[in-house]
Amino acid sequence: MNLLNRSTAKLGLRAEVTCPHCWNKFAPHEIRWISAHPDLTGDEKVGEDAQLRFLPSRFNFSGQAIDMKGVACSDLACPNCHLKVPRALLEMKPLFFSILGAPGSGKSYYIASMVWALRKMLSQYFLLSFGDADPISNQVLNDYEEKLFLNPNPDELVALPKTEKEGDLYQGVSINERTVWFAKPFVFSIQPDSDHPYGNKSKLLAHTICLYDNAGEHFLPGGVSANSPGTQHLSHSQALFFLFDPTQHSQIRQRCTIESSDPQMGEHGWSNRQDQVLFEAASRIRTQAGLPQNEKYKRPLIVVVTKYDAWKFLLGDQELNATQVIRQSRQGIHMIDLDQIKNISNQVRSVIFEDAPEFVNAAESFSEDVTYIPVSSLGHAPEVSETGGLAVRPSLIRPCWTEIPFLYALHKVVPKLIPAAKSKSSPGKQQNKSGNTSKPQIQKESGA
Ligand SMILES: Nc1nc2c(ncn2[C@@H]2O[C@H](COP(=O)(O)OP(=O)(O)O)[C@@H](O)[C@H]2O)c(=O)[nH]1
Ligand SMILES: [Mg+2]
Ligand SMILES: [Zn+2]
Repeated sequence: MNLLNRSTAKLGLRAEVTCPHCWNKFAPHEIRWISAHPDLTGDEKVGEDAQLRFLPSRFNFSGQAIDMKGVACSDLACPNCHLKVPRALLEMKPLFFSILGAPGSGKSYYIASMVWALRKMLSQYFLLSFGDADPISNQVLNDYEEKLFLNPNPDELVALPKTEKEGDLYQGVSINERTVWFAKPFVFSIQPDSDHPYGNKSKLLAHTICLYDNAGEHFLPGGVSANSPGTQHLSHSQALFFLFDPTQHSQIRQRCTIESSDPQMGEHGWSNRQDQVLFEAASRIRTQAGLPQNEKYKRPLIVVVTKYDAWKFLLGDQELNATQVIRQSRQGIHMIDLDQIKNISNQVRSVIFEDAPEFVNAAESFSEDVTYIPVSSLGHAPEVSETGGLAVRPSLIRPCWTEIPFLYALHKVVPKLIPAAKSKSSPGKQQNKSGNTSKPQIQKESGA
């Protein structure tokens, strides 16, 4: 009998694991190991250059499987798709967050900027340890972060590559003689530090977080086929982050052109029907999750309104600073201020509703829990490079509020990890459909 099978509980393994690639559920003893000896290559599903996947019969004292050439192995693979499964998923409860939006809405820059901010913010303010569950799986994202935030030539123009439908962020697997492309997750682990109020429940509250950055084309009608089930994560997600890019909406663009010199307001911008992208995603979620047409989605839909630097004058040129929505508690840990998030959400909703009511209607007819959060991953407009594409100088990047949607989502899903300040608003003052509640302005404060 397999060691994993014998001592699942003793090793602290979960009874059932969900593959973050193909969504197959399996017991830990069914997992394949990935051979370590360089001669053991060739796998029926992931290809002849990949290391062989196998069901082990021998283990060493540390519990590592020994491959057919006698080498101890460390990497694990899903019994169904044979793609690598980070070990943390066997030990900690998973949370899935999907990031979706039209091509060019800013998803790749947003993920890089958000994760970069979270690495600092979660430990410093929320006493949580947060890190890569598997640095190799997160390599693409780490490269993005290095390019933007640790670049040795910060004054030179750089650009993140376009997320291709079958590129770096997808992995092809041969299933029934055809290649199926699965979205690659970025996997993190998160757990309370010892000085967190729930530090003594660290193991219970430890989670893995899987984030997905899809090619925007996957959300355009017809973008998914049986060979490319790239958006299946949507129906498994505990929270959806829909990136709405105001610079892609012709009416909003017209209002902004006088005030903004962003090249995306002109010929360098994208123009996609973002309400249609949301409808398409909603319809896939309904089908995959078996949700009837007349029933609303109950999990949080966070409309992340990107490129705030380009349209902030529509919000009275207010500066966004994390300290406006994050306060320190008496216990030393910080809390998020849900009232303030609601206030800004109402303001942003009013701005979008004026020019893009079709988008607000699409969001609110799909989900019963919609929050609008403005962010800027760059803090300024990109430039047109010599090759005619858009690029940025790392030294000028000043992200704002990129961590707030994640903190808010995490609070909603696991409130014990991210505490919230007590709400002062009475139920009558909650956000209403018209977004015309009394809305105190967010204060202008200095950096967090
Ligand atoms: N003005 C502005 N432009 C941004 C910001 N974030 C991204 N962009 C631009 O938006 C374009 C598309 O971004 P990208 O992340 O590749 O979009 P994706 O296709 O959704 O992944 C890039 O050319 C960026 O320069 C931002 O915060 N402000
Ligand atoms: Mg992208
Ligand atoms: Zn799988």
